[in-house]
Amino acid sequence: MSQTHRAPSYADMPLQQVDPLVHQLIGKELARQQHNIELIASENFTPVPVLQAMGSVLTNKYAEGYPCNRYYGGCEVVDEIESLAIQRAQDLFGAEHANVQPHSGSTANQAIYWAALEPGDHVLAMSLAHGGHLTHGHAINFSGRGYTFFHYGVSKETGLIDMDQVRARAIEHKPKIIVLGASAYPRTIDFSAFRAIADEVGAMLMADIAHIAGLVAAGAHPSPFPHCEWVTTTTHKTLAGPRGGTCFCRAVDGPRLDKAIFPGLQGGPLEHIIAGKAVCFLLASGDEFKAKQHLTVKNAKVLADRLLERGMRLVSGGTDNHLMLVDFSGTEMTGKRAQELLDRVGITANKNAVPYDERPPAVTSGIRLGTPAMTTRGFGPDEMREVADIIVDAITGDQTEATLDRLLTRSRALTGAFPLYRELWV
Ligand code: DSN
Repeated sequence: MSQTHRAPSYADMPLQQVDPLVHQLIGKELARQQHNIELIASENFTPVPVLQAMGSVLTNKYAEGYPCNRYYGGCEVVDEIESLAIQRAQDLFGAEHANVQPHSGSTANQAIYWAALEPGDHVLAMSLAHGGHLTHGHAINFSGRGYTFFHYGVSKETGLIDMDQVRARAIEHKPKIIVLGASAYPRTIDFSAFRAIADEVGAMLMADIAHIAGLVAAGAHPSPFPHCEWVTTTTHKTLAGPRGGTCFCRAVDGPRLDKAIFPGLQGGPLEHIIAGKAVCFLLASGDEFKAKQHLTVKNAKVLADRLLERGMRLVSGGTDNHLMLVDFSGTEMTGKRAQELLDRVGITANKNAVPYDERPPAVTSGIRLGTPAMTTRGFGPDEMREVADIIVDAITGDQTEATLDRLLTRSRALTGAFPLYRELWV
C-alpha cells in the first residue's frame, strides 16, 4: 500500500493558531491569576503536572463501568490509571474504599444520598446560612427537594457549631444521616462529638471535607475517617488537584456507592481528570504538600490575628483552619462593597453571609478569606501581615483613587515577588 499523507488539518495545529481569541483569553486569565492576591478559600493553584494529566489524550476515552469491568474495549490503560487513583486516594486518607469518578463535589454528595437514602428520608445538616453548602439540603437544591432535611447552625454568641442544638434536632427528627462539613466554617470540626450524637439516635455520619481535605491529608485537621460511614471531597480546593470530586466509604458499602455513581448518576468517567486526581493524591502524600498545609493554617492565623489587631471583627473570633469570615454586620460596610474594594486593590475574595446575616445573599455582611492559594504560591507570615494591612487600609481608609492605587501597588509588589506558572502559555 502506498504511503498516504493527510492534508494539513486544524487537528494538529496549536490553539494559538486555530483559535487566537480563546488562546488570548486564557492568557488573560493567567495574567489575572499571576497579578492578583487570591484569597478565595475554595481556590488553589494546581501544579503543572496535574494540568498536564488533565490536558491529555485520556479525554478521548469512553470507559463506562469500573476497572476490569467496562462497557467499552481499549480500556486497559485507563483501567491502570483509575486503579492507581483509587489506591492512592485510599492510602492518602486511610480509607477502605474510594470512588474517584464523581465529576464534582455536588455529584459526590448526591452519590452518597443515592446510595444510602430513600427519597424523603430525614437528614440533618448544617444550614447554608451558617456556613453549610447548597447540597446539604437547601430548599432550591436537588438535596432539599429529594430528601427531608433539617438544619443545625452556630451559636449567635460564639460562632461555634451549637452541639446542643445538633443533639436536640437529631433526637427530634431521627435523621438517617447526619451531614457535617461546611464551606464557610473557620473552626475545627469535632467528628467524635458528632459520632456520639449519631450513635445516640442511630444515624450514619457523612463528612463533606471538600474545604479541609488537604489539611486532613496532612494531619493539619483531625480526620473524619475513623468516625464516619461516608466521606466526600472535591479535589481542587486545599488538595490543589483537578476540578472534581471523590467519595469514600467502608469496604462493605463500596458496591452500593459504586452503583450509585455508575450507573446511578453518571455515564462515562472523565479519565483525564481521574489521571489528574492520581497525580494530586501522589503529591499530597509527600512532605512538600504536608508542610504547605500546615503553613496554610499558620498563615490563616497570622492573617486573622493582624485583622483583629487592626480592628476587624471575625466570626467566632478567629480561625483554626484555612479560612476566616470578616463580619461587617452592624456597620455601613457590606460584603459586596468590600469585595469590590478588594478587587480594586488586586485582592480577590468573595462576599459571604455571616451567621444571622440580615442582608440579602447578593449583598451580605461578610467576606470570606482563605490562605490555601497564596500559601501554595509561596506566601508566608510576613506576606500575610502585609495582606491584612492592605485589606484593612482598603476597607477603612479614605477610598480615594490615589489611596486605592497605592494599595494596588503594594499588592502587585507582593505577587511580583512570587512568580506563578512562569513557563505556561507564554
Ligand atoms: N463553591 C464552593 C466554595 O466556594 O466554597 C463550595 O462548593
